[in-house]
Amino acid sequence: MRSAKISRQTAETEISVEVNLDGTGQYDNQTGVGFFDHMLDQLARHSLIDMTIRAKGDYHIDDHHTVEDTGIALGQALTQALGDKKGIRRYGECHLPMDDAQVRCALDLSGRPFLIWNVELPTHKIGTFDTELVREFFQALATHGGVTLHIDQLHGFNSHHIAEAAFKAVARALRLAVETDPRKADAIPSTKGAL
Ligand SMILES: [Mn+2]
Repeated sequence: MRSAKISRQTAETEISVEVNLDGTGQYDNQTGVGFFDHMLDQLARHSLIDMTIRAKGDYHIDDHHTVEDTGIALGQALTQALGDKKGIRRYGECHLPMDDAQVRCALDLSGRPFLIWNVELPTHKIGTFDTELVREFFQALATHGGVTLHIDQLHGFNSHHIAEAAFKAVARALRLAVETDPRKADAIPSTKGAL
């Protein structure tokens, strides 16, 4: 089983993340930020990566540190669980529709962090959640997971739907990328011999 456990503590947040890349999409995510939990649950469910996340943060300021640091810890867990990346498909993509919204994700588990974020959430808030934190999460995940992560919104006018479509698109793309390619299960998928 390709799994990892990360604990991360700073003056601002205390986070623990457990993942199993070869899971069935079971999740138990409690970050103290309701909408964010809902998104993390989607990420686990649709990537089939088992995910247990606990976070406590400085909510009296806002949710920024908690969301960003959860992205950092999840990225670190992904990097650790992938190990030398032997046998993975490496690339993944998905066009994900959700009612009015359609979001496309293309990603490469390259070890080269890069985020393309072509998404406009039309409201500043979803409930009490600051919509700008969606980008912050994916930036942290890309940086610490070593992911070349392209996320493009093709349609959508409802912020909840657009954000959720983004998480599901990334989840589906991740599912493909972390899966073992049975035609090349013993090799690292790069002509360089390393990722
Ligand atoms: Mn929803």
